[in-house]
Amino acid sequence: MNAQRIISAVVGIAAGLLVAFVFFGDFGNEDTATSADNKSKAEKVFVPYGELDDYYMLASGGHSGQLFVYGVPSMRKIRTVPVFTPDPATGYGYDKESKEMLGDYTWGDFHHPAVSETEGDYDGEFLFANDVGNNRVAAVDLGIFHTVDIMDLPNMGGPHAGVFLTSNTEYIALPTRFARPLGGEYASLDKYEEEYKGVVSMTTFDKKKKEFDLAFQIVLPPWSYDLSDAGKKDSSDWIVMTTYNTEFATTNLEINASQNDRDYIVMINWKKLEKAVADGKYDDVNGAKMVDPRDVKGAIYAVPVAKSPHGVDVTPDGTRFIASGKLAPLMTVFSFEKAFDAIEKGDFDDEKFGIPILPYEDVMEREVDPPGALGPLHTQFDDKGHAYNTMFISSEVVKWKVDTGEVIDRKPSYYSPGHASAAEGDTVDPDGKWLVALNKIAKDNFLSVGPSHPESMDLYDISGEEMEHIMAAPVDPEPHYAQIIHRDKIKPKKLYEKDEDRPNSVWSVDDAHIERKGDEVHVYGVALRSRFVFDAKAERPDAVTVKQGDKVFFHMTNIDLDQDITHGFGINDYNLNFEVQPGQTSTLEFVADKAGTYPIYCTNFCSALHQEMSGYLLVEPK
Ligand code: K7E
Ligand code: CUA
Repeated sequence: MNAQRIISAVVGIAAGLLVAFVFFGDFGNEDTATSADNKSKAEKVFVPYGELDDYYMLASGGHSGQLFVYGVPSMRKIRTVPVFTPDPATGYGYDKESKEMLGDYTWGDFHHPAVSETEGDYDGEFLFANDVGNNRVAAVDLGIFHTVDIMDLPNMGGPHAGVFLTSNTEYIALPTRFARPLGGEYASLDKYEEEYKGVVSMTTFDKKKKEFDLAFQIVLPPWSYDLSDAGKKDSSDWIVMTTYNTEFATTNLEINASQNDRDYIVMINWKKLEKAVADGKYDDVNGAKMVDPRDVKGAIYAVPVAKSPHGVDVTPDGTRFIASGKLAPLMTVFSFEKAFDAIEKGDFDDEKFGIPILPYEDVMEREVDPPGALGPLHTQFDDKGHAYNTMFISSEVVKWKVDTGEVIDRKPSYYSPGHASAAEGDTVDPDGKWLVALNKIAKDNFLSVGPSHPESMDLYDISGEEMEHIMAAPVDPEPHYAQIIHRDKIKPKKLYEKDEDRPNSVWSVDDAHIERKGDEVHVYGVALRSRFVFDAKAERPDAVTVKQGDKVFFHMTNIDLDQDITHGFGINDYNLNFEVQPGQTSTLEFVADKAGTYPIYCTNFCSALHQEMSGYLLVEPK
């Protein structure tokens, strides 16, 4: 395609978007839905008082860096769980532990949540998250809905294409989006092909210690890796990743990275690489074990695919992977079995950058091209062999049969969906009940809040032959992806268990005390309804006096072992606030550099005498 054709394609896409707005703009209002329809829809999502939603939807918060928890089908927002960004509402990023976890970062760009899996099914124990903005991976403990570990990843350039998990959470994998010299070293863009690299981080997570480890990294050509998935069942040793910019464009990617009619899906055998690393076949690169899959026989292949694909999703039975065209208006179904046959026969077209290219015709099973459907981005699945594709440009969800490519139903979305998420949709055993389209544009769906509208999520009932659009719900920017997991699989704790051996913890009012070590002041305090006790023996147990310049540690334990009795802890004028949940011990560490008198108060409403839950920090001038 020459530049002119590309420009006209881009103009065409923009025009398509406009047409989609005008065309679909009238759907879902009272002209098209009768009040009986509306009543039946309302009944499907109404959760009577005292009952609970069937599913948790765990949605990425995009560049808010947070995790959004919704209930499905009510679409009520339940919680924001801070992951990559400080959050005063929960004290995350203020208490010592979470502050150290975040380091100097004040934002993250979280795209793809993934719940830990056992045999290809969500086990509901942990959720993993990628940070495209600052090259990190995080783990949220779904027992306490709290971020428990964050690891910085060396050698990366924005791990957009993760996280995805292998079937037993052996690896949490994160491929890079932007090619970059290893370690982010300086290298002229003229040296792009030689010096810039793509990298996949293969991380492991110890569920007991709640800690990540970087097992190894895979070095790749400087293509952009967009999305990826792990195989399932017979294909579970493999990972597949879409690529764009195989043109090696270094400027104006909109045009220059869309020149080739075909990009590639890269197939990697992670088992072979794991073994190679165990055998010592790696280089140490900035603390990472870097393996080149081209040096390991049978570890890497590529299959051509229609230009600039976006999503790639493995079917629940693990037999196929489906690429969504983005710029090509079609979904391509590839067969793992056919790929394995081609590999066995040694039937390679060509080599690119030392990677054997499998012939498209030999691996491709079919192209699915619903007339007028434009901009396919992502695929989800149900329990009856159907795939559901979001169409960004024609603003719809298309339901089709994976086995035959037959299109079963199409329903508009409001508007421009990115990902969709189906109930248990990434597992070997999807539920086929609900689908939520995560839209990029809300237009006039909600009360206006000015020039920038909220993003929007559409809920569809997918239990019947035809999809039924039920409702739209607003959401903060920006849920790229979400997973919907049955509530029975998540076992939230009611309390932090009492543990007398926990460092810095104090479990009775009488034991609260203060220790001074040089210019460090350690307060071992308790919070309970409705007071703070810092020093049981002091005349005023709820006041602490320090000297200007002292380093102060408030080690606070909440000894109210009743669920939901959370105490906050704010210090006037010191820009500090954190919390202790029932049974939790947290530490606040700061330098008392301002002399004066500073009220301390509980920031989380906890009892009728919550206003009385206060004290003083007194800082004597030097
Ligand atoms: Cu928004 Cu998964 Cu980052 Cu597609 S990605 S839309
Ligand atoms: Cu403790 Cu309010």
